[in-house]
Amino acid sequence: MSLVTTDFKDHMGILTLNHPEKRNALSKALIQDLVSGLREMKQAGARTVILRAPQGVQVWSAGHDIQELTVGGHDPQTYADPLRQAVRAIERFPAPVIAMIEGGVWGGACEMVMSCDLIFATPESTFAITPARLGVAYSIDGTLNFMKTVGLPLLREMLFTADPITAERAVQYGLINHILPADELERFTFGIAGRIARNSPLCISLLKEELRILAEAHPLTPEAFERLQNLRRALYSSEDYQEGLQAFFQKRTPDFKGR
Ligand code: YXS
Repeated sequence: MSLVTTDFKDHMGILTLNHPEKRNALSKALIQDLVSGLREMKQAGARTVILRAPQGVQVWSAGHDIQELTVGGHDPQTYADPLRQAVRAIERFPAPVIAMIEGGVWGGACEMVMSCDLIFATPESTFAITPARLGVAYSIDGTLNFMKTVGLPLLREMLFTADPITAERAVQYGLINHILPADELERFTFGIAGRIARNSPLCISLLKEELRILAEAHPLTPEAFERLQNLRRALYSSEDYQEGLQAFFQKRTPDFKGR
């Protein structure tokens, strides 16, 4: 059974994360279904895609599948990592992808949501960026994606505390577009998606790609890249990274030693 269900009507695609047993953790299997769902929507000529979880969820997505985070000195967030593939697929989809949020959004799922073009959420939604909670060496591309959406003062707070922030705070800082009561969220989202679908799809596709390429225009010297990779290598080879993962699996608070 697919971990992402798909629907299509009136030029609008709907992708629903559907792995409640693992709180929609972004496993390789779920991401493969998500990417193939986007491919299906592109072939159908979708002019907007709504990315959602089932109505009433407490957890929209628990983020990267922690059981799939590599250990033993291997970079857990390489170019081929499923989360990186999901972010690229959303950013390169030739029409707006709208994240419709209820419940908690954790870790890499925050980046995936922020890679969407519009984000509408209920007041009860929360957003937590969690590398520091696990000792994960977050990818350079992923960190830049966060910087493209969240101003540095809030981003530092979210990264360093790994605490969830409320939807109210997120909309105040422009991290999300609108907050709607749960019983209005779907109608509002479909209404905006319908209005976008009535505009020029070729123009919107061009505008989306222009925004993507211009937002990525951050020259990074080879020396700067190698320094960041060196720092990331030290972290993902550290005892702290192992401790972060073990603490999650053992359902206990991590005891980081700083080595
Ligand atoms: O014990 P079972 O087998 O029933 O499985 C439990 C959890 O282990 C599993 N699960 C996950 N499995 C893999 N990866 C995950 N991210 C994950 N989250 C949950 O789902 C089953 C139900 O979880 P449970 O009992 O904790 O549910 P809950 O409703 O009491 O709590 C929901 C959460 C989301 C508050 C809780 O599951 C949680 O704190 N999950 C981890 C959230 C998190 O730290 N995500 C960041 C993942 S790492 C990531 O995204 C990036 C690499 S980074 O860290 O760098 O941002």
